[in-house]
Amino acid sequence: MEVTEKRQRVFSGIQPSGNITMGNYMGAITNWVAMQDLYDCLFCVVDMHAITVRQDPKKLREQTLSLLALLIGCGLDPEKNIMYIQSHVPQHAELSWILNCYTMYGELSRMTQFKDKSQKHADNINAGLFDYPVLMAADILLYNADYVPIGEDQKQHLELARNIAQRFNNHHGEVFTVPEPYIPKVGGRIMSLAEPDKKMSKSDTNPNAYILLLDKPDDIMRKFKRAVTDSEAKVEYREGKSGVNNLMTIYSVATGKSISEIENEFAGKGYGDFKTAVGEAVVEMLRPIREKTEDVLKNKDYLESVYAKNAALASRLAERNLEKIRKKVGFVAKPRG
Ligand code: ATP
Ligand code: LTN
Repeated sequence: MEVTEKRQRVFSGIQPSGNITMGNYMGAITNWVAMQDLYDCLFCVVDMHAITVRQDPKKLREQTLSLLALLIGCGLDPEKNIMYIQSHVPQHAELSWILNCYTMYGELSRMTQFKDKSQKHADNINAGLFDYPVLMAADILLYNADYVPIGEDQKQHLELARNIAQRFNNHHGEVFTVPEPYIPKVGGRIMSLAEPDKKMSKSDTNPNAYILLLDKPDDIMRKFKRAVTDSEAKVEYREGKSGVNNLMTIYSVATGKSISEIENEFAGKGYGDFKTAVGEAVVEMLRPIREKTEDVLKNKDYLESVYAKNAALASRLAERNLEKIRKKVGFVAKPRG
């Protein structure tokens, strides 16, 4: 693939920290798929972010490869997009160090994901967890991305990346593009099926809280039937009905129907019918993804050729930008050869 400079650029990342949920899919990956024909896109499996919490090395390796396969299964074309593994492009780490020196301790202390994760992993509040948003800023700024498709939960991190870019530019001239977030109006925050006031999270200890993209149809139906709702038996989107609102959002994304169409469709019907319909719609949405991913995973050589070729492309773009950045901060140019 020839990398062109004309189209606007998109960057996004996803952690191989577990199996991907329908929340990740609806909040981020569907937008990635929609953007691939309109922009020059880089989609990165961010294994360096994943080790900010303890990972089993063998599992991390497996999850990284299966996530890449899953992204292809979701419809991302590795001939059109630069799809690669973060640790294969060391410039991310190098820029992250430079940006650390343009990020304030107070800013990082205010990050809500850091506060949440340090509560959850109280025995391992490491410097990487604190610094996580700076590595994320480096991912984005390294390629001068114009847009960053993310779920609602990453908005604060993106705002920080913008502030870091502006601060650097104020010191050194227009070096970085200040990136814009791209958050879906419906599906930007999919909630847990068990506790609908919490976001659906792949690291939840209760497997009934989430739907994984590779879940089998029977499991999907069972989880939706058990999903927490309320005692009103009315399929209406309203404040205070977080369980039902969430199921309506999921059904809307899976079928393309609007919220008011869904209210009409289920007027006078109970939650039993509604939950079955949501489950069936999700099974149909995920079926082709599961099948394609299983195919890709059978062909390890193909997968390796994808990440090898794309990491080389990413690295070339990254190096070009980093040469400028090193010069701006006052590093002596590396001797060639
Ligand atoms: P964890 O749930 O283990 O904390 P995560 O799923 O939040 O991790 P990532 O895998 O890095 O973290 O997220 C990838 C993308 O999915 C991000 O753009 C994120 O905003 C989005 N995302 C994650 N959870 C949801 C959700 N419940 N609803 C919508 N989007 C989500
Ligand atoms: N922090 C993100 C994953 C991520 C990312 C990025 C997203 C890492 N680098 C760059 C967009 C752009 C998360 O946990 N969801």
